Amino acid sequence: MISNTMLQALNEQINEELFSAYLYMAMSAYFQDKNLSGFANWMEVQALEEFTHAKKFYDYIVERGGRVALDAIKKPQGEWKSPEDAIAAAYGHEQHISGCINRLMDLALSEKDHASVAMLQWFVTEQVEEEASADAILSKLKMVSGGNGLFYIDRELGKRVFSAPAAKED
Ligand code: OFO
Repeated sequence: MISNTMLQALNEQINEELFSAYLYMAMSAYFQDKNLSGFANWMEVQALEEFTHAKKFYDYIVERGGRVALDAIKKPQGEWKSPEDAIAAAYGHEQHISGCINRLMDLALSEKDHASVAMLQWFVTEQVEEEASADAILSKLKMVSGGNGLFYIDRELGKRVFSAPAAKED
């Protein structure tokens, strides 16, 4: 049986993940407005991935016999100073999410909740990738700083495709 403290923390993480999806949709809309459809595509795929993160927590709560409780999703920022500013914000957001996951892991360890530790391990690994991919785009943007290189990066980011996670077998 999952503890009430852990249940509440996992429900809060569903909200964090849904907010991540909302934020990246807002960034996608920002890039669409700037005619950077590759960046917009990358953000849209990112948003879809975030929804699957929320669903992972949702499924886990159900599996442990807990009650999923959804809260209001706060309004995301909608404007950024530049593409670099938006990607820096995405990178900063992923660092924030890594902190959330680490705190959840600390809680699971302190409660000796081994099932939650095992589930959260996936997210610990995922966050390494999430931070690295945003940081890689940011580094490229810093290199080109507003020149023609922006359009090459845009073309590259346009190639990202969403692949739904494999369906769980019963
Ligand atoms: Fe971007 O990893 Fe979930 O929030």
